Amino acid sequence: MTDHPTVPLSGYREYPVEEMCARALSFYEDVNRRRTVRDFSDRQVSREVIENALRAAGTAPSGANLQPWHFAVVTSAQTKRRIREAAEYEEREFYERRASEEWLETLQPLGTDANKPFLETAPYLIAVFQQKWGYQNGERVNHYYPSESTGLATGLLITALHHAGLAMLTHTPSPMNFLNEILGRPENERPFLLLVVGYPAPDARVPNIARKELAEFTSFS
Ligand code: IYR
Repeated sequence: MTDHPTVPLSGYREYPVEEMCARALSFYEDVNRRRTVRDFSDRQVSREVIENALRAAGTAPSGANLQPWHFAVVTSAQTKRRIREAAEYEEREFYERRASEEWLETLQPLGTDANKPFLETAPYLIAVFQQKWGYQNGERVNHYYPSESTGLATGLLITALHHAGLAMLTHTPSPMNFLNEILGRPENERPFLLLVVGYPAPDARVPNIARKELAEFTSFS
């Protein structure tokens, strides 16, 4: 390795194998309870919880540690309404014109349509942006693997919010450049997805769908 500044690896913890197995199983069981939710309550959520989940997201590995993400947190009713209006416009285009028959058929079990009331009902919207490039001392610098990095950070965010006891929807209106305009984000940032966060409505229902079994999505050699 080339010469570079280092510090001791102080955060690593080894567990006895049995404890390791139990932790892996209980973590899986916990994340396996997560469901994408579309029926949200308007109950308020503590900002501290959101901030700590975002801190967790910010621990994701990233290309050259450039952390090429931005999370724009929205609670203002007026901004949520503008986002809903813009998203529903694009979604109407999608459902009525842009989507192929095959795509609409694939979405059928999810029961989705162009109406997105949750964009106003849920207390938090988190618009995730990937930064295609950054700035250092006013100079434009390249970012590497921004999609992969932002995807990893978003996965951590979803896991952290679920762990805290909140429900989410990963929403991807397409195209969603309206998010740059509404949220005043600069041109180096591309919307990645919109996370809708809150408590589920008391009578929330979810599609009757299943996850693949381990053997269906893994191979060992
Ligand atoms: N963006 C649309 C359509 C949609 C597409 C996929 I792929 C989904 O998994 C779910 C929905 C919408 O949000 O309704």
